[in-house]
Amino acid sequence: MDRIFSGVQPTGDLHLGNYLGALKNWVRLQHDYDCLYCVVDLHAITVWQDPGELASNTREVTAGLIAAGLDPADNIIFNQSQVAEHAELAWIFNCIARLGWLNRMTQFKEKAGKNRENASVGLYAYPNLMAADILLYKATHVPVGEDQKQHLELARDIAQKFNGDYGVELFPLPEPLILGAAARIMSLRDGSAKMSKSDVSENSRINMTDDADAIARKLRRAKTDPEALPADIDGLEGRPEAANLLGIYSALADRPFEDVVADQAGRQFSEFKESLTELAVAVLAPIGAEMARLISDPGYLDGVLADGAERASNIARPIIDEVFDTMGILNLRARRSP
Ligand code: AQP
Repeated sequence: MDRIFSGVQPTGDLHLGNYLGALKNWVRLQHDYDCLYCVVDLHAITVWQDPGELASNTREVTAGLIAAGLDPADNIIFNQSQVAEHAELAWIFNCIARLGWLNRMTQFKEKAGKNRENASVGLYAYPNLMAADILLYKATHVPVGEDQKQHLELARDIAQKFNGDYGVELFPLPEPLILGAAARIMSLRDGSAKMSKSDVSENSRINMTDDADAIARKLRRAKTDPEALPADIDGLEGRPEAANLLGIYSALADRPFEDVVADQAGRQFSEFKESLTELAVAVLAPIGAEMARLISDPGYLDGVLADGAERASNIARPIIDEVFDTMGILNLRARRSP
C-alpha cells in the first residue's frame, strides 16, 4: 500500500485552518494509505518554545488528531523526537542538500523576517528535517497545502541527489496529494494572512477547543467589508475577507465553493455570519468536547504516542541501516546489546 507521512507542530492551539487544511483530509485518507501522522516537536523548537508548555502542547495536538477522527490503531501517531532516526537522517541530508537550494525557501524568509541573522540554524535547515521525516519511511505521498509545496519539491531534490550520488534507487520521489479548494484558511482579522497558531491576536483564529460562545464572538468580530455578498465568484475579486468566510463555510459544509457563493448571494454579512456560526459550532463542538476528554487523560495520550514511536521506529531503523550501508558508514548496531 502507498504510504503517507504528514506532520503538525505542537506550537499552540490547533485551529480551524489546521482542521480544514490538514486534519479533516487526513481522516479521509486513513483507510486508503498506510499513514504516519507525526507531532513534529523537533520542527517546533526551530523557534522558541516555552519548556513549561511544549509537553502539554504535544499531548493537546495528539488529542486533536484523535478527536478529529484518526484512529491510533490504524494510523501511526507519534512525536518526532521519540524516533531518533529523524534527526540522524536530517543530518545526512544536511550533507546532501545544497546551500543554494535552502536559500530559495520562501518560508524561511517569511519566518525569519528582517531578523535573519538571529534566526536559528534549525529554522534554516527545517526543510532538510522535513525531507528526512518523509523519506525515513519511504513515504510515497505527502498531503500538502500550498505553503508546503516548495518543501516537498526540496525533499524530491534531496531524494534524487542521494540516489544519483550513490547510484541507488533507495528513496522514492514522494508525490504531493493536493487537497482541494479549502487548502488555505486565512486570518479572521486579515484576509491576506494565513490563520496561524502564532498570530498574537486570539480573534484571528477559531481554535478547535473554542466553545460555542467563543466561536460566535470571533465570527461576529471577523473583519468584513460594507457590501452584501456577491452574486458570483467574480464578485469576490478584491474582497479577501468575504472569500475567506465563504471558503470556510464551503469546507465545513463539504459543499462546492461555487454552490455556497450562489446560495449566499445578496445576503448581509450579519445574517451570513449567523449561519456560519451555527455550522461551525455543529462541526467543531463535538470535536472540541472529545479533545477536552482526551486531554484530561494524559496517560492514554502518552500510551498512544509511545506505541506509535515503537511502530514508526520499526519501519525507520532498517531504512537508516540501508542508508548507512549505501554510504559506507561502519554500522555496528547489530553487534551492540539492545
Ligand atoms: N491557515 C491554514 N489553512 C490551511 N491549512 C493550514 N495548516 C496550517 N495553517 C493552515 C496546515 O496544518 C498542518 C499543520 O501545520 P503546522 O502546525 O505544522 O504548521 P504551520 O503550517 O506553520 O501552522 P501554523 O498554525 O501557522 O503554525 P505556526 O504559527 O506555529 O507556524 C499543515 O499541513 C499546514 O499546511
